[in-house]
Amino acid sequence: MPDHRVKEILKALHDAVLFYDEDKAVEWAKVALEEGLDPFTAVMEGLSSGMKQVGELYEKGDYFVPELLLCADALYAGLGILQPAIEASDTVTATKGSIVLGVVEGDVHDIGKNLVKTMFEAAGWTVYDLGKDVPLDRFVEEQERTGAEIVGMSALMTTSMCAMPIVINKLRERNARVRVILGGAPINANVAEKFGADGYAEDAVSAVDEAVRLLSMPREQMREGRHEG
Ligand code: B1M
Repeated sequence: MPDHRVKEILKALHDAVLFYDEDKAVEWAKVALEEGLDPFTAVMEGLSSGMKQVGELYEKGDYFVPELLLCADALYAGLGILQPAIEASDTVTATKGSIVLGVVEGDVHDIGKNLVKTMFEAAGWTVYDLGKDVPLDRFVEEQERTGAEIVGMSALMTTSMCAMPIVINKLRERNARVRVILGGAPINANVAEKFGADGYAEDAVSAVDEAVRLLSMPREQMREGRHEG
């Protein structure tokens, strides 16, 4: 596909989210697939990039919560078309495991978490999705129920991210072997380490890479004080 057409489709997806137009998001998501644009690129550089600009408008006071909700609806409408194509794509990793995933209590921002889920599923992982605003003990219960090797937590607010170290401590008390990955806008590698997590990922693709890295890491290489056993 010529470069200018790729840019045109990505801009149309971006604008559909920015101007909260669900119909356009669906229409252009279909165009993207019909014309052979990589669905993940369409999500990240189209829909998700639109949401990034929405965040900037919100910060400037040009958009308010009702607009954010409508923009999220448009993003999800486009994602509904593109996501199955990502799942069917050939991105299965050699190392596959299982992950309990959720947005921590007090936080309803689930777009990023759902993109992370999509990438894990596309990579052939089993995902136990707890959803958003997840009570802290649910992460521990679900890990115990499923025996998942990894627990992934997402937070988008500086307030809600404070729940993460609490969950990590609870997990460690019950199961020293479980590995924890954190992500979300207010998290970075330093914060993740400070909270006692094993891994951090900036985006949905690197979340899978990080999980694979943790699974293939011998236990003795895990940071001291974590994962012994
Ligand atoms: Co609100 N919100 N929001 N919001 N919202 C933010 C997060 C905020 C930064 C906006 C701002 O003020 N600048 C701010 C938080 C400020 C802070 O804590 N410092 C904020 C606020 C304050 C609020 C409310 C309190 C507003 C109010 O009611 N007055 C309220 C809170 C409700 C609550 O949670 N209790 C609220 C509500 C909402 C909506 C419901 C309207 C809507 C969410 C809809 C939904 O998710 N279904 C919403 C939205 C859309 C946003 C912004 C604009 C966009 C978030 C988003 O979806 N980004 C956001 C501003 C911003 O982020 N700039 C904002 C796109 C998404 C793809 O990116 O989630 O970062 P992200 O995910 C990325 C990576 O972070 C990473 O991968 C993803 C994809 O690459 N990642 C992981 C995420 N999780 C990961 C997990 C991993 C690994 C990677 O491993 C486990």
